[in-house]
Amino acid sequence: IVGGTATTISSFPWQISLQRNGGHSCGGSIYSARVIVTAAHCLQSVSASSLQIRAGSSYWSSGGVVAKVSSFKNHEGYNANTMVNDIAVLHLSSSLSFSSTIKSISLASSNPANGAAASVSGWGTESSGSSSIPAQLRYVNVNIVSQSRCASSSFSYGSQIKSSMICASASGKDSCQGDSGGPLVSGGVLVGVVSWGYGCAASNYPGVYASVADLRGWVISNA
Ligand code: 4AZ
Repeated sequence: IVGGTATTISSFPWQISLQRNGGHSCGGSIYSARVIVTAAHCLQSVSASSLQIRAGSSYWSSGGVVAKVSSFKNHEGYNANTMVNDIAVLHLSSSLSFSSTIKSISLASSNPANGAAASVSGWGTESSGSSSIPAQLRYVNVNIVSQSRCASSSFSYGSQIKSSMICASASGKDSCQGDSGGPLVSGGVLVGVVSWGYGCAASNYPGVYASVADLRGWVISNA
């Protein structure tokens, strides 16, 4: 998270750290006691046995609870070149017990309006290309940039923005490497999954998210 603020998991109780061989690799969101939503690009060339999640902690490396991943499924239409349909579900080996620090979040059924307030959270880098990640969860407030506006000449992505994507930006504020798979929340529902961008917080290049409204049918069918 670039330009953000440290926070505690009680404020983002749907956030998890996805860990590969014990190290933080990506974010994710709790959909149900046994199912996590994350990004397909977080799961390329990995086996489920190398994965675990940590829920209920502000710190990616300690506290809360750890659950093993029994299996995962990437969206069949995910394309690593175009980044369309960058969404996946993880199935946990054990059920999460919900509490003040562990809660599920509902999936958006429509994309928020252009300009809507949103927040994105994670343990990703605090600047593009940084070699270290923060120990404590951070978040930033951003504004939704509609799919059509993100593809327009107001910004620099053009036709790279597809219907399965939504954008969000604010000056000097963005998601970044290590936030991938994590939650973009607006109006109390999950509206996006951190997916890609040109750098982080670069002028005219909003953060790009998988559109949960566009992909919710797939998540429900594969949960
Ligand atoms: C990444 O490298 C990444 N600014 C994630 C999010 C964004 C850019 C890059 C969005 O995982």
